[in-house]
Amino acid sequence: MFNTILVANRGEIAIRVMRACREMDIKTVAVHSEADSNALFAKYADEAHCIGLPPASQSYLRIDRILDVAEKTDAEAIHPGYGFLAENPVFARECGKMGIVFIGPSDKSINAAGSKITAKKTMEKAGVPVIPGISAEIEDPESAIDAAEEIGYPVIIKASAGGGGIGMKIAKNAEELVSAVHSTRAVAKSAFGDDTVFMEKYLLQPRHIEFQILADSYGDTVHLNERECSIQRRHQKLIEESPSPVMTPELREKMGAAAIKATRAIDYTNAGTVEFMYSLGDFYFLEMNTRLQVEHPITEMVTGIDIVRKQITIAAGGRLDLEQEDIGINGWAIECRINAEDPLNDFAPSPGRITRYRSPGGPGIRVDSGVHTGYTISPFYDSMVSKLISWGQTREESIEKMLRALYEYIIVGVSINVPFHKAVLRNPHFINGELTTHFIEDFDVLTQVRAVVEGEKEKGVTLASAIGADDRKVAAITAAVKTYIVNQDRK
Ligand code: MV4
Repeated sequence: MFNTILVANRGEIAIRVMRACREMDIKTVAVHSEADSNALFAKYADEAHCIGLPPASQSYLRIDRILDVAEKTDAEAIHPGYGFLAENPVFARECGKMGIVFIGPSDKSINAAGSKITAKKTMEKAGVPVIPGISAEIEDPESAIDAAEEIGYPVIIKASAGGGGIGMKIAKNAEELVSAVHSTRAVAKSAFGDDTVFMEKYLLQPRHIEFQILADSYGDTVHLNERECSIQRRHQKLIEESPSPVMTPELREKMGAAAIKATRAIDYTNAGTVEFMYSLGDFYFLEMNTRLQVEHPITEMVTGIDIVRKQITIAAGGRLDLEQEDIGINGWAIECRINAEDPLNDFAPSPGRITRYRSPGGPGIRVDSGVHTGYTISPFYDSMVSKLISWGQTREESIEKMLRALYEYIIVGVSINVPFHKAVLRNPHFINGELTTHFIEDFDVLTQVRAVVEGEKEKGVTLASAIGADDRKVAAITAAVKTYIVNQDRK
């Protein structure tokens, strides 16, 4: 086992990784920017090194400086977390060249998953269902028209290089198709320096369902069931849950087998996620994420498996030590991403100082966070404050616990998206498990968020978490929150 691991990330995920290290008696090294000198994760580490200025390009993305610190501190392995360098094949390779273990898959596997067209072709060949379309680049828009007639409109044009839905365009007829190809090309060119695009049938009522995978270097591969991540906005996930309300044992068996096939098709090792789109009873491979994901805790809650510990064990050459039939599902977990953003102002980020902070707890609640009272959320990085995770015996119980925890949460000083989560968790369509990736628009969630905020004001409980109240009012608000929780609609 490793003696020292460098964590090439920040915030809650850096702390999450270091917690596993501490349990395993592994020394931790943090690298941080000048903006994060006083951050919790830098203090949590056994050793912390400043690697540059606040912009990520001058710190968290500096491969040279991170490797310098690794060498200086005798770190045998690097955990990249998610984002930043986590899916950068150059970084994975450079680590290897220096004899440092990259805690993740090989650069070859990262590359194989990185190009959407290549990945799709590989999966098709391996017998994994893919979205109907042409799994080849579109040479000229005119030839695309013939293909589109065959597939049937509407179709969607996607960039091969990027992720996150950047540049994607839907076309309902030939005319729209020509302009869609030009548009997606142009966006892809400027965003990724690669104007390769491809076409698929546009799926209706799609749900985003992904499978967590673990694979060791002895050829053993298992899946840890699914997560449903359909509640998202502009390709930013906001609420995830495991299992999926739409899953049956038969479907899980089929999708799980497809996920393992996909994993083997690119000789994958370590933790990864196979993303599927589910539409009208069928499922299709979408892409493979070659990293630990933000939403991994919900899988940990229902399987009892510590994914980060498994990652470290696998990277150190250990065995998975898990059989598929040993992996069960115990209860139901939900994650709400708590972001410093204003859901009533187009989810605008709200960086600034958190003047008062009290996170929820109690049975079935886990909070993964890197903030505290007095912490300043930097405008240089994403606006996630914490991940609030609930666990219950049933989905209903998990929702009840989450709502209870959301009402306990006090975050003062910045705008926060807690009212958004309250609105979704009380939405009848959500309660019924009727989820699609268009949930927020289809069910007019923003109107319900407004109602939550107005309702709280009306009751005279101006919840701190809803509006970012003045620090001096906190004592009064805390008392009011207590009353509110107690009196809250018991219907
Ligand atoms: C689609 C689709 C419908 N049909 N492909 C969005 C991000 C990128 N990874 C793929 N995405 C989609 N691809 C076909 N053929 C709908 C989406 C989509 C989506 C997918 C996953 C999660 C959220 C989404 C939100 C809007 C659209």
